[in-house]
This record gives sequence, C-alpha cells and structure tokens, in this order.
Amino acid sequence: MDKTARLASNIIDSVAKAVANWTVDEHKVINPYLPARYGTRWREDWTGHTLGVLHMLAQSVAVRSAELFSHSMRWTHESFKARGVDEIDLLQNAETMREILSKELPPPVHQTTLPIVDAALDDIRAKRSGELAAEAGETSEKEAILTYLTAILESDGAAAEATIMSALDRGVSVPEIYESILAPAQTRLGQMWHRGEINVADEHFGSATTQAVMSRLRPHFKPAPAKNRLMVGTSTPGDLHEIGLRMVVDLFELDGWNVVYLGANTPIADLIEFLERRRPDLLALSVSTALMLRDAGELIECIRENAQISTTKVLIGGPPFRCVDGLWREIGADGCALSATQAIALGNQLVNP
Ligand code: B12
Repeated sequence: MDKTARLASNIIDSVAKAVANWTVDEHKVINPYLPARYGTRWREDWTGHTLGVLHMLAQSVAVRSAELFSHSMRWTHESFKARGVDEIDLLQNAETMREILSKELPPPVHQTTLPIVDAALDDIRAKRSGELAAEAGETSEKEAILTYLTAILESDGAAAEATIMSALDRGVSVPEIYESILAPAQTRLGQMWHRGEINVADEHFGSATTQAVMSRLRPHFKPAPAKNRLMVGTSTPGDLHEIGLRMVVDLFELDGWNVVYLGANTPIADLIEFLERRRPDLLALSVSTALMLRDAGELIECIRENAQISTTKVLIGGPPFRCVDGLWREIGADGCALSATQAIALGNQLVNP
C-alpha cells in the first residue's frame, strides 16, 4: 500500500469527527430547512451520515480509488433517498464536506483526497442530470429542456434565454419551443418544488424567466393570414397561473386570429362587461387548479344567461382536465383542449364548424 496514501487516509480518519460537525453546521447555514425537514434528531443523523462518508473516503484514499468512493457515495445516496432523504440535501452535504476538507486538510493530503471527492461529486451530478432528462418526458428537445432547467436552477436568466434562442436558430418553431421545451420545463419545476428540491423563489425565477423568454420570441412570430376572428383569453377569477394561458393566446395569434390576452385572474363582472363590449367569437378560459373549477362553472353560467354574449364559445383547459376525463362538460364549456396546439384545432372547429 502506498505510504503517502495511507498517511493521508489516517489523517482523514483522525479529523473526521470535527469535519463532520463543521460540515453539518455549514450545511444548515446553506439550507436552514434541515431541522424542519428531518425532525429533532436531524443534527445527529446528518453528523452520523457525514462521518460514515468520511470513513469511506479514508478507505478510498488509502487504496487510491476514486471509483470505490464514487460507488460507495452512489450506494449511500440511493439508500438514503429510499428512506425519504432528499437527493439535493445529500449533494449539498457532500459539497459542503468537500469545502471543509479543502480548508482543514494540509496541502499534501489535499492532493490525494480532493480529486477523489471531486470525481464522486461529478458522478452524482451527472447521474442527477441523466435523471432530469429521463423525467422530462418524451420530447425531441430533451437536451434543451435540461440545459434550460440547469440555467434556471443556477438563476442564470441569460443562459436560459440563450438556450431558447439557439433552439430558434436550429429551426425549432415557436409552437414547438412552447410545447416541447418551455411547458415541460415548467412542469418539471413543479415536480421539483413538490418534492422539496427547489423552493418557491426558484419556481418564481423559473416562471418569470419563461415569461421573459416568451416576450423575446415575439419579434420572431410569423402569423398566418388574418382570419377575422376574435378570441379573448383569461383565467378563472382567483387563478394566478398565466403561462399556459399565454401560450394558448400566442398560438391563436400565430394562427391568424385577433387576440386579446387579459392575463390571469380577471374579476367576473369586469370580464362580462368586457365581453359585452368586444363580442369575441371565443373565450379561452384557463383553470390551473382544481380549486377553481366551481368558479369556472359559475362564470360560464353567467355568460350563458347574458343575452348579449350567450352564444360566445367557451374553450377551457389547464392541468385539472388532464386528471379527469369529461370534467369540462360538467362545468358547461363548449370544448376542452389539453395543450395549446390542440386548443387551436378545437377553437377553429368550434367557431367555424
Ligand atoms: C408556476 C406555477 C405556479 C405559479 C404561477 C406563476 C405564473 N406567473 O403563472 C404560482 C406560484 C402563482 C402558483 C401557485 C399555485 N399553484 Co401552481 N403551479 C405552477 C407550475 C409549477 C407551473 C405552471 C406552468 O407554468 N405550467 C406550464 C404551462 C405551459 O402548462 P399548463 O398550465 O398546464 O398549460 C398547458 C395546458 O394545460 C393547456 N392550457 C392551459 N391553459 C389553457 C387554457 C385553454 C383555454 C386551453 C384550451 C388549454 C390550456 O395548454 C398549455 C400549453 O400546453 C404547475 C406545475 C404543472 N404541472 O404545470 C403548478 C400547478 C399548476 N399549481 C398547482 C397548485 C396546487 C398551486 C397552488 C394552489 C399552490 C398553493 N398551495 O398555494 C397555488 C394557487 C394560486 C392561485 N390562486 O392560482 C397545481 C394544480 C394541481 C391541480 N391539478 O389542481 C400544479 C399542477 C402543481 C401540482 N402538481 O400540484 N403556481
């Protein structure tokens, strides 16, 4: 066994307890949610985990095997994940431990140790990227979704925008960018938030960036010849989701319709007055959460009971309609589409059968 490696290994074991405690303290500074997420024993549990990782690192350094450490880290992460520990927390813990080791270990020990830790961290990150891509769903733009999401997670708006503009340069059309990159990326952000992998600030940044990118695409719109049809798009009162709705309205515009995008959350009385004034052929109503279904039904009833606008076609859509078939009939809409592209086909049918 290499003597320098063995010495480095012993040094790691001898400082392991102090490094584990320091790592957990620093990790809590980066991620203040740890106590709330992992209960009263969170500190002991995380210190024990970090200590185990350090002892395994010491063994891997002794035999100079980055592969051994990577393998053991992967295994540990799998087993902790299966017991409800968040992968992001495990990665943050390992990254924090790496920083502490780089400060605590004497330089000759660095040289044998840090490359081994870095190789394992790269391995875990690469695996995580692979999972992100796999979970992004069946789309030809997996790579772009992944790059876009990575930019969002790094709060790098310029990189996110560059990803979309380069897709445009490759010949990906605006509807494809919406449906195959931006929409799945937003859905994925929703899943990550749901699992506690990102917080609301990250989601807000993603949603704001997606809307900014959509605005940047406007100069590249090439609408079909005008159809002399008017549609108005909004969401149910109280519904704050606007991105899906905006995609729908933009695609109607590209299809040659005159469009009025009201944004989300228009009060019922003001919407009715607006419809009386503008008399659109179609109202596109977005319902993003099941909590808004009853209000959407009441809004459609108000339209049906108003002689001036009772014949306005109401097209409805949003995530709740993906979960339950035929829900749209129950709330009195004329039709329902599950994507912006489907919405255009159905809107044209409804207005000019
Ligand atoms: C971003 C987001 C938010 C942001 C919205 C910011 C913004 N400026 O838009 C904020 C933080 C405000 C938010 C809040 C909430 N949200 Co939210 N949110 C999301 C998230 C992560 C992404 C939404 C999005 O942009 N999607 C991308 C677009 C393109 O997809 P889409 O909306 O589905 O639209 C497509 C189709 O549905 C269809 N479509 C959409 N509208 C229309 C309209 C018509 C007429 C047609 C034909 C088609 C159509 O075409 C679009 C393009 O293909 C989703 C996750 C997800 N899976 O979508 C949750 C999600 C929509 N939210 C959800 C929930 C529960 C909430 C909250 C209640 C959370 C809470 N506890 O506070 C609140 C409700 C606030 C409110 N009063 O509205 C749930 C809804 C579950 C359900 N089925 O009922 C989701 C699905 C997350 C989840 N899986 O639990 N949210």
